[in-house]
Amino acid sequence: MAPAETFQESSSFLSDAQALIPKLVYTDEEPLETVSFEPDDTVFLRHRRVAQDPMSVHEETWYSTGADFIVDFEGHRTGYLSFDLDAQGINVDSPARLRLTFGEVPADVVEEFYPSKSWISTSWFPYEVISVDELPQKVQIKRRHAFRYVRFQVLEISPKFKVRFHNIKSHAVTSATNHVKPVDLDGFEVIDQVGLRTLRDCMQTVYEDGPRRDRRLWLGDLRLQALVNYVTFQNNDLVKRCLYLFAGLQVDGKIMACLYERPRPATSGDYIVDYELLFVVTLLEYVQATQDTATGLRLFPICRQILTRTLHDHIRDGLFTPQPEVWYFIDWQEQLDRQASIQGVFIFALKAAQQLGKLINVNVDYSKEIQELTQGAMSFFDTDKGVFVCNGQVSWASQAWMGMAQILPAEKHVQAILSAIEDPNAIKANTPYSYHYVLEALHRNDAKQQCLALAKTYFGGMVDRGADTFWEAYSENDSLFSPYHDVHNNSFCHAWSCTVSWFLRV
Ligand code: RAM
Repeated sequence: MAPAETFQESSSFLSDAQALIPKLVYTDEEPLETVSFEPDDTVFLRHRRVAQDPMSVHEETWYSTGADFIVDFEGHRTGYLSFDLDAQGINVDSPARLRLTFGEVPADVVEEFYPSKSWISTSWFPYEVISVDELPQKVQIKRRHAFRYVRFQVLEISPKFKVRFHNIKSHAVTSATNHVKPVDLDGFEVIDQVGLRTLRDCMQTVYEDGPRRDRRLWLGDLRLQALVNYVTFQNNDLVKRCLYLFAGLQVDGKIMACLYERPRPATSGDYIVDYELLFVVTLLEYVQATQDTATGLRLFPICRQILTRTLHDHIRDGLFTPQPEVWYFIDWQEQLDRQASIQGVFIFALKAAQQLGKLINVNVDYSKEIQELTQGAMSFFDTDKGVFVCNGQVSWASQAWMGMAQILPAEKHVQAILSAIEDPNAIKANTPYSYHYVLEALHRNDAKQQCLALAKTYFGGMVDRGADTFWEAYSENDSLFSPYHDVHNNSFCHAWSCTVSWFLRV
């Protein structure tokens, strides 16, 4: 296509996306009490919550330099904070310097952030230092935060006056407005509520990956959020908006891995092959959920381009062949050999394109490619052990993605997945993203009971360990696990972790 046409098409995708910006709804809430946290090795999140004063008592307290208290909003929200700051004394002869720290989990408000080993920016740490002049005053924190707890510290004020905090409020924000019928499945009620809250707090003017970090739209996360959305909040136009944003922001004809909305829509420059392939799947599922074949038709040429280019660049003799300097994601798991997993993603995406073509009446035939890649995939299968072995390595991810590709009879995929889970040497899933595909592969291969049983242990485990919303990364025996080498930079309300609410409804 000529560059001028490409430009025109991109800008029309973008203007369609911008026409679909959803309305945000705000809910004001107040904390019920102040709390403190005792270090406790016996609880997963390392700190035990201790109730302090009801807000009525706290609101009558006057504070000096060094004052320090934590309020608990009793549940996660994405939103803003405001409070009234009063002063009493001889006169207000200095600003009040405050530090506010926003906690998704207890560690955020009680552990030191620095020094940090994080390899992503520590400017994500959720705190701010503000100076307030001219008291009394209503203080409104401009930055949106993700939090259950807020720690207030009075860093410095003159000894001539004291301050009092009252009318502390959060202004929660989301574009998830529909009421969702709770599930009626024994033992899953709370787990489902946590899943729904996770999606609600990530649903803003796009499906954000995490309202704390990275606060942007990632393609791999989008597919999973969209699935949950179709059976819960049903803001399908938000999925459409996100698809058009990705389509409008192609770089060299590629769908990029993530994008920002503001100050104007732009990509981050990250490109992930497996995420790009999932664009095809996300479009298919959008059309299936909405019957919006017009959007399917409009975006299908992009799917064809994706498949033609990625097959050309990465497939040799039916086998996925990793290229240097290219990001293949699958999981935040350093030891994982991704070859078999990506092979599975390719087959899964090709089959999706085939199905989408039928749905929108476009004549495409990928059966030759599917056959070649399936043959290639079979070279990973160890018939004696009944598992896919990727260059000597057994991983949950390889079994999961081959299960998504459905190249064997269903029961063989189920066996492969279950035996990898049983194998203490197998490389496990480190994130709910990767775990999701283990569960989805079971589900697709008719092992719905096993899928729900594992979902209960996994997501229920997070709830038992203190999750109000589902976490970005979860290692059941290590609360300090972080893909970023510092748990304080993890996100504790993460889009890709909300999918239990989908499994409970399909
Ligand atoms: C994390 C993001 C996002 C994910 C990427 C690959 O940094 O939070 O959820 O899609 O990694």
